[in-house]
Amino acid sequence: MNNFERVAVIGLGYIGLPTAAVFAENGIEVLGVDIHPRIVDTVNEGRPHFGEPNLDALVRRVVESGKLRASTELRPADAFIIAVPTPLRGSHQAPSPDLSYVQSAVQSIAPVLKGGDLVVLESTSPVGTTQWIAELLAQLRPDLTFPHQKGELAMIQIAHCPERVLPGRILEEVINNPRVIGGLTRKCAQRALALYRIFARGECRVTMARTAELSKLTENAFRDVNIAFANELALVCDRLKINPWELIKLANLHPRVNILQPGPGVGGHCIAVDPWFVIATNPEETKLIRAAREINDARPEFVCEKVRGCASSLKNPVIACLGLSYKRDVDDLRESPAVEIVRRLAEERIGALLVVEPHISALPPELSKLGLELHDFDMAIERANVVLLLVDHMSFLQIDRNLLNDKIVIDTRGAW
Ligand code: SAJ
Repeated sequence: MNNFERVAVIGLGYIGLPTAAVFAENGIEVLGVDIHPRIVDTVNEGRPHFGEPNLDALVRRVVESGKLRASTELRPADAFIIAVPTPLRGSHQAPSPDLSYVQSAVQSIAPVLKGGDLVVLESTSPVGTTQWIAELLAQLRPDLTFPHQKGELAMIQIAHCPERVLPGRILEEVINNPRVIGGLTRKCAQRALALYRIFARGECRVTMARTAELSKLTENAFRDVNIAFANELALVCDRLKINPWELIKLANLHPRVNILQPGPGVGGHCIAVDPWFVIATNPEETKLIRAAREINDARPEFVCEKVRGCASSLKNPVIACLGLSYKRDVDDLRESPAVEIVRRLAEERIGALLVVEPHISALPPELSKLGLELHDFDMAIERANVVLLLVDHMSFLQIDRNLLNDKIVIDTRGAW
């Protein structure tokens, strides 16, 4: 019953590909499915299509050993793992999670599903999505029975097992992090537990699917609220002319206080997005979570206002904008507040902008179409009269401070 010989992973992105590879490394025959032929071809050549430490060697090994194959088409398997994007649509007044990729994945699973199979949703999703998958599959396959119809006696088991890995440490964390495994029934959870036990070394806690769904959203909302607290303190400090980073360091000397860091805003595809999944379905109950989102979303404008203030005192402002990624030492620009700040400054033609981002080789189109170019760090520092530090990349922190002596410095990360 708990034997899994073949596992299919649908969606070969940041989560799906590493997950497929670690199953394959543990002897499972894995089919990775993606709608993009380019991704499928790259994986079949034994290469990941994005940068992540140690993933290259692992993907090469499991493709060479024949354990991992990629395709645009799904085939029968014993377990199906859905790891597709769940973006946010609509305005912040009416946020609405887009489940269309999950729906397409479910539609591709339905024709190949057979009694005894397990379906696992890994994608971050609003509460109720796992149950919705069961209902969709029941409509598409009336010949099979599902947990919401037959409980423990259902022919198909369905569970939610959210990923919790940190980009940059995905492989290590996918194997070692604790996992929350939520089943539509107890049997669903036990079967999913048996699946993840194949590679997971961290503690695996079993619960109901709805609790697992909210648990993942809660983790990222917790972090967002706590960053918003730091950003609100930074506003208070700005008015009172107190250094917020020093203040927080001092307050954190208290053994039960642990305040996070203020910054130019919250980026990435998780923390800035997931809280909206809770707000969308519970608008009345989520005043704090919404306020936190709004405080963090207002940070780029706060930074722009600082830059405007400095630029207005100069005849020819030349502004070195250091960093574009959403956090230090990654090349990921998704939802990055730094990109938003640079775009606004460029649109307002506030001065000459010298953009520096050592982790990318070309600017994203939204910036290049504004006439911006990537610049070398040393040259940008030399030419600038305003230095705007947006990301605390290690390479920026090693700068000789004497080079900043005659410049206006705006350090949004408290790094210098
Ligand atoms: N940030 C601050 N101040 C801080 C900490 C972070 O402004 O004190 C900003 C960062 O600069 C960045 C954003 O917040 O723009 C998020 O960065 P992060 O490193 O905190 O998190 P992510 O988005 O890279 O990864 C998160 C992780 N979630 C948690 O820590 C609760 C990870 O475990 C999740 O798996 C991932 O989201 C996800 O997939 O949801």
